[in-house]
Amino acid sequence: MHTELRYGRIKYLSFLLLDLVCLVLSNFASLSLYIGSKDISYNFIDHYSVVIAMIVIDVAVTFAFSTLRRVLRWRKRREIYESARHIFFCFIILGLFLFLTKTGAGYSRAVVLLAYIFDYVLICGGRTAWRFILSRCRKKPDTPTALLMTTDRFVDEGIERLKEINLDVQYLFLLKNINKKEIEGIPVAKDVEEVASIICWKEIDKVYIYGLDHQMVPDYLRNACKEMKLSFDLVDFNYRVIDITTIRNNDPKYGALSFLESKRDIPFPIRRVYWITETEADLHRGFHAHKLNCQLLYCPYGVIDIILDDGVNKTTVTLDRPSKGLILMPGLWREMVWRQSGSVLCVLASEYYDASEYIRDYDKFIAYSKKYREVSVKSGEEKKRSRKIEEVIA
Ligand code: T46
Repeated sequence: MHTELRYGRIKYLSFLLLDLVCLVLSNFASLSLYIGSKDISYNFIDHYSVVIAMIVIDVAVTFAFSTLRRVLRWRKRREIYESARHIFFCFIILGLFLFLTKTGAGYSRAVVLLAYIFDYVLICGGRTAWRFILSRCRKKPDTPTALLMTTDRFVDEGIERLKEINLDVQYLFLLKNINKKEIEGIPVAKDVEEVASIICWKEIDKVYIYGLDHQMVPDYLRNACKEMKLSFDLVDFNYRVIDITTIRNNDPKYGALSFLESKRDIPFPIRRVYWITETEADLHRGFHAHKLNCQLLYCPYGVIDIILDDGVNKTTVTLDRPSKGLILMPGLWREMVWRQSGSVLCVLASEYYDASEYIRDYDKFIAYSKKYREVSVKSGEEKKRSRKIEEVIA
C-alpha cells in the first residue's frame, strides 16, 4: 500500500482536494438534472450556501473520522465501506442543517440525496484513478527503506545487520523507550502510535524486527502492518552472549549487584524462572532443543559450560561470572556441563513448561533444524534466521 503513500501528507491533501472537487461536481450535476427535469427556476443563493455547508461538513467529517487515512489503505472493500460511511454521516449532518436553517427549509432534499449518490460513485472512481496515477509517478528508491524494531541493547547490531542486507534504516522503534530522539542520526519513534503513523504516511518499504521474540511485537503494530500490506520480517540470531550490567561499590566488601531489565536486556516476555542447584562437578544435563522457548541463562555462582549445536555448527559458551548472560533463541540443541560443584544455573524463559515443546531426540532435532534453515537468509558470513511473522505464528 505504502508505495502509494510515499508522497506522505501531500498525497493526503491531494485526496482531500479530489474529494471536494467530486462533491462540488456531484452537486452541480444533481442540481442541473433536477432543474432540467422540473423545468423550474431555482434560488442559486440558497444553492451556494448549501454547497458551502456541504464542503464544511465534508472536511469536518473527514478529519473527525480520519476518513482519508482509512480509505488510503489498500483493501478495496474496506474503502467502499469507509466512503459509504463517510457519505452517510455527511448526509445526516447536512439533513440537520437543512432542517434547522432558513436557507435549508426551501432547499430540495432530492438534490442533496442525488448529489451524495453521485459523489459516492465519483469519489470511488476518482480515488482509484488518482492512486493509479500516483503509483505510476513513483520513483523507486535505489535502496529499500526500513523501520527497525529492536531493544536498545541490540540496536547498533540491528542497524548493521540491515545494512548488510542492503536496507536503509529510516526509523527506529525500541521496545522500551530510552528517551532518545535519534540514534546514529536515525529518528526513534516514541510509541507504537507513532510507529503506526510512520507506517501509514512515510516512505517505508519494510518493517524489520531484530533479535526479538515475535511475542514482543505489539498487536497494534502488527495490525497496522497488516492493514498497510507491509511485509513484516523477523531477523534473529541463534544466541547472544551479553554483559549483564553490574554495579560494584568502591569498597569490595559490599560485593556486586547485577540486574536485567525486561524489554531492554531480555528480548522476550518472561513467563517462567527456574534454577538448578546442589550440583556436582562434571554433571551433564540438557540434551534437548526448544521449538518455542526463548531463554536467558546466567550463572550467579560457579562455572558452567553451555555447548550449543544449531545442527551444523557447535560452540561452547562458558558462564563463569554473574555478569555474563546467554540469550538462546529456539531451535538450538544444548548440553550443560558443570565445571565446578555447587555451580548455579538460572534461567529466564519465555514459555510456561510444556514437555511437547522440547525436542529430546537428536535425529529429530537435525531434521527440524534443516527445515528451520530453509527459511533463513544469507547475511554477512553467518546465516541469520529471517522469517515472516506469519510463519512464526503458524
Ligand atoms: C533448559 C535447561 C537449561 C518442570 O516440571 N518444570 C520446569 O519448568 C522445568 C524447567 C523442568 N521441569 C521438570 C521436567 C523434568 O521432569 O523437571 C525435570 C528436569 O527437567 P530437564 O530434564 O528438562 O532439565 P534440564 O536441566 O535438562 O533442562 C532444563 C530445562 O528443562 C531446559 O528448558 O534449557 O534446563
